[in-house]
Amino acid sequence: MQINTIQTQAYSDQKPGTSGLRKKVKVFQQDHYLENFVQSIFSSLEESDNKSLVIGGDGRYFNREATQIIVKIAVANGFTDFIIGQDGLLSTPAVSHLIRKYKTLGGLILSASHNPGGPDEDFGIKYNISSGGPAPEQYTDDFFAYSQTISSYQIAELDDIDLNTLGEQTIGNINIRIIDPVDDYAELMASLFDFDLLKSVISTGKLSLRFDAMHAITGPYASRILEDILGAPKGSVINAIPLEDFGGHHPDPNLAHAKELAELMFSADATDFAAASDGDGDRNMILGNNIFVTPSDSLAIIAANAQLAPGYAAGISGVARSMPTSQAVDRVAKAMNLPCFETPTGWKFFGNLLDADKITLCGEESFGTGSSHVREKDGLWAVLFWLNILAKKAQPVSQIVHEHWAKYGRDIYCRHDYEAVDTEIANAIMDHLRSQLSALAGQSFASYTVDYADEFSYTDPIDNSVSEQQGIRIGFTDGSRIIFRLSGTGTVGATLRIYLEKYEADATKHAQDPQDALAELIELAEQFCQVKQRTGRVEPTVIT
Ligand code: G16
Repeated sequence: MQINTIQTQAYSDQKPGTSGLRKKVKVFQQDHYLENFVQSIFSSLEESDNKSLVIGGDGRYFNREATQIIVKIAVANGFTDFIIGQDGLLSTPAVSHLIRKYKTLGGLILSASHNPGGPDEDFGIKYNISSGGPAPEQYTDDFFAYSQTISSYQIAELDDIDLNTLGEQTIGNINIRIIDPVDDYAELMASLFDFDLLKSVISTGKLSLRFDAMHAITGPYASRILEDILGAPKGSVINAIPLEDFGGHHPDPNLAHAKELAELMFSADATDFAAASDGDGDRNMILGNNIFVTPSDSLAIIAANAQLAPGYAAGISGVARSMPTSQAVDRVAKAMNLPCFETPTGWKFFGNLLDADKITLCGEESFGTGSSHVREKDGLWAVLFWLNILAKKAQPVSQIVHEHWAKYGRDIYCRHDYEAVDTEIANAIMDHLRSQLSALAGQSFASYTVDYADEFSYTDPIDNSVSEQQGIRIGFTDGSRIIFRLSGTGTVGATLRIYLEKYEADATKHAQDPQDALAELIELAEQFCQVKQRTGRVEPTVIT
């Protein structure tokens, strides 16, 4: 087989963010742009006898072309065995599972997650290591460093592979297996949850549900598992066909972007349970009849009820949450006498804790929940966990949530995002915040007194690696918090995220609207960061 060496020039902007390299499709389509980054990954990996890879993506525009390019560069770099989802499709948690199950060296995920797709929208690429988890920073730093000095890449002269036909294709010593994207994942879910019980309540209509796949990757997964296996009526999964542009929408499961579903659940036609997932299938939003469950509460409720699912009946070793996620799960961990870890934003930070069995469950406020079954967050897994809890408890979602709050108190929570802010202004906002930190502790603002103010830094308890500048925290003496971070996943300007949290022990106040309950903190946040004043915006782009 002919291997060609192609001369190239480095691009300066190939630094992976919170979750891989995400850019506009047009950026990826520049000459040699994708090729440079893929070569940088392969050249940075340590020598290994394992020459196998999983490849798959969320089906967004450029997925198929990118898959073909990656295979050719991988072959030129010595890879011989490939597991690829049919049509180039695999959800992110499914890739993680396949890497672990078939013990490949790693995998490449083609997705920009919840970001929109299409020729003028976003694309992304992420490398996952042999544990199944996203490459930690030591790796991504190496990828970036290599990309800064790259002068050539290697590519095999191969015909495009047939991505449509299931089965094995052999080209010389190269073995390519095109697999059904859902089979292995569905089998894993059946091993964790009580499918017989779920079927008995779902197929009989005792538990009605709606799942919005947002024209993204979970369509085939949810249709197979919820409708074909568990017997939900056809049509329970909506927007089930993956589209290259997600139907022109943001495949982001929150109240703003999964509006149709949210409206249904707050109407007279609401089903007992509803959920949505994102572009690549790792996020989830949970809704009940007339109630939205925040991701932070969802994690806490899953942790408190973990023993109800067969895969977790033996108990859980510990829990973790990202720093801006509310402290709801901390209260459950305390009551259950379990270790609880606080990590920076980014699923990669859970990997070491999961590998060392320090934790079984973890989650993030950004609609991510997961467990040790894979090394990614997993949208459909969270949905099945909730269904298992509902089936076992035979109670509505709202009752489960309110009883949880009555027992542990409610961490009233919301996030305000200011998207596409001019990068210089965003950096100036963060600098302005930093400049105030040392003087804040002890000062009172309205009814709040600052307990601590700092910039979060994390030392990984397993490998002692240190990650600095992971968000600015202002904590108050009553446990309330305001956190400011710049997103690491946007592709236009900067996104300022403001996370607001207030603890309420009094059950008579648990029904409050978060925007009302947090009004004073929201005002204080503006006082500290001046985002409205500095950008001229009058309100956040998205509130979740
Ligand atoms: C990614 C990461 C998550 C992170 C989220 C938001 O999710 O995997 O860990 O919480 O981005 O990050 P940021 O606040 O930096 O935008 P996904 O679903 O986009 O892969």
